[in-house]
Amino acid sequence: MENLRPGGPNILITGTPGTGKSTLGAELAQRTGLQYVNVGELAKQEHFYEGYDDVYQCPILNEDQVIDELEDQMRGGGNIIDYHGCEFFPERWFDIVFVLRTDNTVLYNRLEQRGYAGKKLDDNIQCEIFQTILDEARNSYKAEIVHELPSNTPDELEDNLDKIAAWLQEWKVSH
Ligand code: DAT
Repeated sequence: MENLRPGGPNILITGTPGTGKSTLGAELAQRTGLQYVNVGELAKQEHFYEGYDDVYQCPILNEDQVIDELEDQMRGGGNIIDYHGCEFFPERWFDIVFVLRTDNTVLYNRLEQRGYAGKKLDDNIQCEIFQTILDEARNSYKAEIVHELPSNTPDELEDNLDKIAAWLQEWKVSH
């Protein structure tokens, strides 16, 4: 089979803010040599914004600028993309999608520690309760490439790293 991604597969790590995407993504990059891209940080550095959301008091992501910026890199493969949304990325970008899931009380504490309060805190907890990002992922990618991963404890983080590393080995053998 022709290898369409010379640099390896592209992995999307998504989930509600605070579920542990950047912790997992950065560690996975360390262990595998894949390139880690935190889309929120990229947007901040490059000012990929199109206005300001007064309700959530945060800038609004310019999705087209993000896609243009990453297109060539994604074509080459070997990327770990981290973002708390997933429906605006081109479906063809990803070989596998992981949706991190965290129990409400654990997530509440993490977000409170991050300084979230009021509506922002409540809405993010609701997002997790209603599995909004999981549904978004299932609506945007083939069911067989979307995987839910529990992300509450350091043990679960280790399990997730092991599972993804094992998947990566299989991918390399079959490609
Ligand atoms: P995200 O990138 O999804 O917003 P994060 O990686 O910044 O989340 O993690 C939020 C906090 O939770 C941070 O203090 C690290 C901690 N954390 C992440 N994954 C964890 C896990 N599996 N077990 C315990 N703590 C975790």
